[in-house]
Amino acid sequence: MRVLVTGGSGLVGKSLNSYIKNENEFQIKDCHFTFVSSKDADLRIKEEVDKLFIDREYDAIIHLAACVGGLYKNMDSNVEMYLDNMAINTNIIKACHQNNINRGIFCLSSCVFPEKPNSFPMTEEDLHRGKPHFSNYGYAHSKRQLEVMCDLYSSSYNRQYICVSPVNLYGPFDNFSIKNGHVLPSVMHRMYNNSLNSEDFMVYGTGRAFRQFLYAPDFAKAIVKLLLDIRVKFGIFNVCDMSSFEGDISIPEYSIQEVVYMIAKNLNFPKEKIKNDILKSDGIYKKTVSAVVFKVRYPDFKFTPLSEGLEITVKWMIDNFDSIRK
Ligand code: NAP
Ligand code: GFB
Repeated sequence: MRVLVTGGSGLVGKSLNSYIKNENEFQIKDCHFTFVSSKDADLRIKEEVDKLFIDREYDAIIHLAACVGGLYKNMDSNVEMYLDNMAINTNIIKACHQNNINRGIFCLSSCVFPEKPNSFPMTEEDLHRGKPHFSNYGYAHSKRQLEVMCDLYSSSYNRQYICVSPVNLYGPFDNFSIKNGHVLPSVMHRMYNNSLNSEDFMVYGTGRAFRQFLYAPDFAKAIVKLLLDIRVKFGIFNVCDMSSFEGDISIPEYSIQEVVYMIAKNLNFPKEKIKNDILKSDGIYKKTVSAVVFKVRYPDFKFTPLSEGLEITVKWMIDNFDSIRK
């Protein structure tokens, strides 16, 4: 199977590259993966997307490329996030069909689900049942339209365009930008800087919001599992750790304050020097999703505990501090 991977230079793309390089499973060895980034083609421009397919044939795509960022980047750039991601996704899915790519994995996000669902945890059926949170309204609608396009092409042209929807991702190769990054890499970077100059650390917001977190290497494995599982032909798959979900609804999620303290432990940052800047937005209070569909299909799938993933990621950031995205 010849697989085109867009977004190959990002957190998930690099996690995927590392995984397939170290995996000896024969099915994966039978695949040939081509990783591309904006250096190969700016996917907002149709002509550049078309160039990716000149003299190249692919059987499948893993579409990761997107204009991505944390809460504050989304709040600052809702229009650009919508326009850029709509252009990327429309160009890609049209090119997939025109170049007869029959199977694909396309990436959504738990933050594109409704702000006020009827109940928690949200399931895949809830995706379009209500407005997304204002903070990432543009990004959320661009992702929802990606799901609509996958549905239309699958039903109209018998394609197998499958959506995966992870919760907040983190791990080595993340974007540690203080301004535009997600909470975990941004807090790691800021707290590391403060630990070097003994300054207090400010948590942005009250710390009371709740989030689910998924270690990006685990997400990469989940993507490959779904890609190679020929029983899976369409639909949306939430992906998150459901390890404590034995019939009750206690899905692992954490307050921002809790995860800040977990990062502080890894950086030996004194808890008493951690304060809150409550003038900064908390974003959505919670966006808990269930991945019971994925769990039932792959009951033995192992997720990395947050404490272990954070320890690996903090060490990776420090070891690679001069070269990380920040
Ligand atoms: P990332 O680290 O920001 O990487 C984004 C990737 O997309 C990079 O390879 C980037 O290439 C590429 N890209 C961006 N704009 C492009 C353009 N105009 N043309 C071509 N390539 C472009 O993002 P990520 O965290 O790996 O996200 C991967 C997928 O997971 C995305 O679809 C995202 O929506 C989804 N997701 C992420 C999270 C999270 O917390 N990170 C959570 C849920 C879902 P360059 O490096 O060349 O710019
Ligand atoms: O990952 P994050 O930026 O985005 O998390 P969302 C924001 C939460 O972390 C808010 C708190 O409750 C913030 O108050 N926070 C505390 C911080 N300190 C920091 C910090 O230094 N940086 C950041 N960024 N947050 C995003 C969506 O929502 O979820 C995106 O906007 C994306 O579209 C992503 O899909 C997965 O989880 O709020």
